[in-house]
Amino acid sequence: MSDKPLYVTEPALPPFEQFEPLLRELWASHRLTNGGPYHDQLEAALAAYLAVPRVSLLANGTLALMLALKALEVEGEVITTPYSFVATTHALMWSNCTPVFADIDPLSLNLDPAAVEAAITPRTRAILAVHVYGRPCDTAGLQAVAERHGLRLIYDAAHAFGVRLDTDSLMAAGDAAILSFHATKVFHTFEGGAIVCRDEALKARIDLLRNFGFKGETRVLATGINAKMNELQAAFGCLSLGSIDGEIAARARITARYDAAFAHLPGLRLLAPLPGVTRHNHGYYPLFVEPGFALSRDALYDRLREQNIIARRYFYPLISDFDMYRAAPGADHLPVARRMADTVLCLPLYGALGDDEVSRVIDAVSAAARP
Ligand code: T4K
Repeated sequence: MSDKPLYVTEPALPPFEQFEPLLRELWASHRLTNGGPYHDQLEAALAAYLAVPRVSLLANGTLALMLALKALEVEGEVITTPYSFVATTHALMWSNCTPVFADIDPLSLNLDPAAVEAAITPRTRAILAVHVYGRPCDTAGLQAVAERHGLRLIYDAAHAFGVRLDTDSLMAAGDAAILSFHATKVFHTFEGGAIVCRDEALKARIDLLRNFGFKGETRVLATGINAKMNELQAAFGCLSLGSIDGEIAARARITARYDAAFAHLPGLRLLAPLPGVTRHNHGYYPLFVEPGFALSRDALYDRLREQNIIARRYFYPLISDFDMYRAAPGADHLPVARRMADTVLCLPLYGALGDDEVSRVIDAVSAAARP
């Protein structure tokens, strides 16, 4: 196996020479964390880029989830999706919440509002929905359920950086939305995250909580935590935000090549764009290996690995299938989510993936399709 490994993703990095002056500035200033010029600059730049009212930068997406729950004072049952990265549900556990799983819609792959409504009990306090692969949830449907039952609505928008529904930022939906800027995300700061919200008082509370609950030097108003983004990461974010549109455009071109190559292969289901999405971010390229394909999903995954193409089964197993979550309410009846988890495969997708490398992936999948 001599070919270079092609991983599911590779973080975009601007030329090092462009980062060097920023590093020199940090060294000269000695301002490394606890809020600083780059931190404030990135918060403002992201609010403008995402067209959202308020952004609070954080150390990662998992802490963002925990702080959103804490700031909105959510405790009790929270209805959530099993078809996500485990951090979504773990954050509920860290926040003294009980996860209740509801099934997903087969097109959006996100929480089905009718299934959410059916899972509501007198103890339900919130809905934690995920825009998986950056595909929007039925935000109107979930909002209506939340309003009917007086529930908080929080979006895990870790995959949804920059996605727009009609003219609106998807991140503006709900009481709060969280972002992840992990290295595997379209926009990253090595590690990092944020909470997006509308309400000024909510942002003030999040900002208090991310810095141990301090108000000034001598008062502590809440059991906060250390969830701050440091200046090194923020400086990197300020720089890389300048090239994000190019990264997304490159991913869109690769997505179009994959779509054209795979559309007619029997047994492969591709994801149709959802209505109303005027801007996607192409964070992932999931395809679904159905019974009509020549190989099972796992056999295709192995076949690609033999050729050094490291596809990933995001999101298999379902969160509700991890031992610690098997007994959670709703975990035993999630037929749509299960079907998706059992058939999904995410192919390599990142801006630096070269034309020849894309051809390598296409050839490998096409060859596997021949019985
Ligand atoms: N909510 C959702 C819906 C999420 O998807 C996530 C995270 C979160 C919340 C939590 O946000 P954070 O707290 O992480 O900010 C990865 C990421 O670690 C995780 O951030 C992400 N979701 C999840 C979907 O994927 P792994 O264990 O699959 O990553 P790993 O290390 O296997 O990386 C995948 C491939 O990417 C590697 O094979 C090679 C490439 N890679 C990775 C890293 C880290 C690089 O080329 N360079 C790198 O530095 O979880």
